[in-house]
Amino acid sequence: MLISDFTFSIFFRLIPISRVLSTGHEAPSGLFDADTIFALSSGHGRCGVAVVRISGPAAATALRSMAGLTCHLPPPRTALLRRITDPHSKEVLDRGLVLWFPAPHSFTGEDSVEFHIHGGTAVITAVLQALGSVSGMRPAEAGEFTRRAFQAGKLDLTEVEGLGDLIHAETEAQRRQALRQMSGDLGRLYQDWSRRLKRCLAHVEAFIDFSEDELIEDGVLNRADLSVQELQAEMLQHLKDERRGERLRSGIQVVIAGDTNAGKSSLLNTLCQRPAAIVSPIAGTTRDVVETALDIGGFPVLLSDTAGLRDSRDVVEREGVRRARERVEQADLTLVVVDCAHLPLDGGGAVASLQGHLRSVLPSQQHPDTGCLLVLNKVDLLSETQRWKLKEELSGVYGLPPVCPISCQTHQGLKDFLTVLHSRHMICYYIILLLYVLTYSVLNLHDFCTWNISKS
Ligand SMILES: Nc1nc2c(ncn2[C@@H]2O[C@H](COP(=O)(O)OP(=O)(O)OP(=O)(O)O)[C@@H](O)[C@H]2O)c(=O)[nH]1
Ligand SMILES: [Mg+2]
Repeated sequence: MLISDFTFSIFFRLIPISRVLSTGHEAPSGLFDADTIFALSSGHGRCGVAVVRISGPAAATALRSMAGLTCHLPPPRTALLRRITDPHSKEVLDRGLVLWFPAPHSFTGEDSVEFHIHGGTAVITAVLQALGSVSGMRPAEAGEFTRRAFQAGKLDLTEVEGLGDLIHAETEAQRRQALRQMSGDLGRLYQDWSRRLKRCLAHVEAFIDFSEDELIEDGVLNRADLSVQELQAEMLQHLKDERRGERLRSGIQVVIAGDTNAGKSSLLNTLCQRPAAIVSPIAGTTRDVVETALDIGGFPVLLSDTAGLRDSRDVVEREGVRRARERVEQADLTLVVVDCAHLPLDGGGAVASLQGHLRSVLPSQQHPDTGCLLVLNKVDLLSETQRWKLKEELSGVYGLPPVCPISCQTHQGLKDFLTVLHSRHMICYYIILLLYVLTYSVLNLHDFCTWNISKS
């Protein structure tokens, strides 16, 4: 039986992964740099305690000369309170903790030292200058400690990426994902694939080399092919994750769109609780895309307010409308804002009007049931009778996305709308699909069509 082309192609394409991911947790020889590097690791700005890290062969020398340790080095990984002095003038620069991490039991796998000093600018500058005067030492380049850790086999590339994500994590969910990746979950999965592929490769090579001598048992080739097909299925499944990780890293794109004056900018300001966008009764106020980052239920959300969609002769406004449409095309979730005071409530026809709004906002290929919420703004302008009429007309209607009536002015209905957006589970797993499904079920569950208007 012939092994399929695909089988062979992933076979050979993925073999180098094993090299990238191999973490024997031993330093491969010849990879260590001769330079000793140092840097402020705790970030810039005044703070109580700052951490200065040193890594490389001269780390012990720097520790001895700056912490007044003439003979013995401190016990490994034990904090010692010392006077930190200039190695040449012997002037005391600060009093702080020193820690000694002998190779290979350090972050970089090299001899490393940490100075925990006071976080004032002058103290930090003095200590860094003193370190720079020790021979063989130089300031670290950006990411150099991590590069050394990678070269020493302390971290694989997925862990390095996880570490970067952890440092930049702004929300709870980002922190959790980064920590999982940093603890090697992804690396372990890829290593498992790599091991299985190598085993298959070995079997195929053995078959090619020795099959004519009949030293190879029957069915080796078939089993290798089956294993590779299984791996192919696993990899395709892994890649088909709706860009979950990427969304968690960069944020879910939520776009506010609709007619001019519907209250889109008011909604953005209400959600981010600051006047991020200009609000005015003049139609066509917003021209550019106004973005703000939000943390919704621990998940990062990038909320964008856009120009009102209408035909215009004004070139600037036309460009704003083009950008708005582009954003809606890229959105994970579109909040279609409609001024409900302008809906034809008395003679019926509200549903048809809302469908018209959806058609004018959403890309033609997008089904209005998915990735979209209808926000009926300005309910404060409706009379009690009009609200009931609207409710009657919308109840039991199919083919519309979930409907959230709110008022950005009085905040009526806002709590329920936020509950829908805050529902953690909506955003965490299969974000968009679940967003719709759960939104819809929440709406049904609480008979959201009653909208709680009377309660609020
Ligand atoms: N009564 C009432 N007025 C509102 C509400 N929300 C917004 N408005 C008013 O509606 C007008 C338009 O609001 P915006 O938020 O600027 O509307 P927009 O959709 O961003 O408008 P463009 O940027 O021109 O497309 C302003 O005068 C707001 O004060 C609301 O819930 N109730
Ligand atoms: Mg606006």
